[in-house]
Amino acid sequence: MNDTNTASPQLILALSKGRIFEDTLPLLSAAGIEVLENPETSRKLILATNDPAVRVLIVRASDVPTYVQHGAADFGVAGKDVLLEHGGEGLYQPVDLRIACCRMSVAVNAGFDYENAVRQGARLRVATKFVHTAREHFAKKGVHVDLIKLYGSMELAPLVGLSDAIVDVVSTGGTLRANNLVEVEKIMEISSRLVVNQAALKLKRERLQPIIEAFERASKLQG
Ligand code: PRT
Ligand code: MG
Repeated sequence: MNDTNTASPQLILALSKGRIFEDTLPLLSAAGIEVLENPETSRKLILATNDPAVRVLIVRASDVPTYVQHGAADFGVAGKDVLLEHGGEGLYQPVDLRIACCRMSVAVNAGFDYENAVRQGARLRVATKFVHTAREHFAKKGVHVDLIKLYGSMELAPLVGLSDAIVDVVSTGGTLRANNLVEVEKIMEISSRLVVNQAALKLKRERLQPIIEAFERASKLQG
């Protein structure tokens, strides 16, 4: 998909299906870009837009930074949670898009006295997809933890005794409540960022800059 025609360079945008795709559509519209297919109904992983030079890759949310870092995509949209785990290497992060907002929190079984366990200096078993963020959080608090890496459905871990606590993203809190878990600590607010490949930003600046600016304007309006 590389293009050496510098007059009209191809632009590849990496997005994940679901909330990030949905929340990015109005920002793309503000930049004059309309995606021509719906990833929920199409099985295609490369989607066309009304601009023949712009295509959209559909990838897993946690893979967006990797595609952009390696230049397989020129730019993308990724949650701060995902970016903190990735490390952000090779990525320029010009705009907080203020979309897909949520928070990163610690949650435990309703009956578990988290504050007391922390006070007593207990060693906590913490299940999470976000091991980097969790490690940093508990290290700052001086709490000893055994981290258990999971790839999804973190809410299950305390229910079946796999862990004492989880670190996960929460938006409405409905999933925690449905599983009799309680949010005991907010680690940070999360929103999604525009990420741009550093080399692409230099080589395709003329094409990328107006899109970055349109995203920035549109995200301020909806923020
Ligand atoms: O689903 P997959 O494993 O492919 O990856 P993903 O979960 O990382 O992707 P996706 O599309 O679900 O989320 C993309 C980004 O959206 C995340 O990286 C976050 O930055 C952001 N975001 C915003 C959320 C939520 N809100 C959210 N609620 N990501 C996940 N959730 C989960 C939450 O953990 C819970 O299990 O959704 C469930 C419902 O949340 P409640 O609190 O509303 O019940
Ligand atoms: Mg998900």
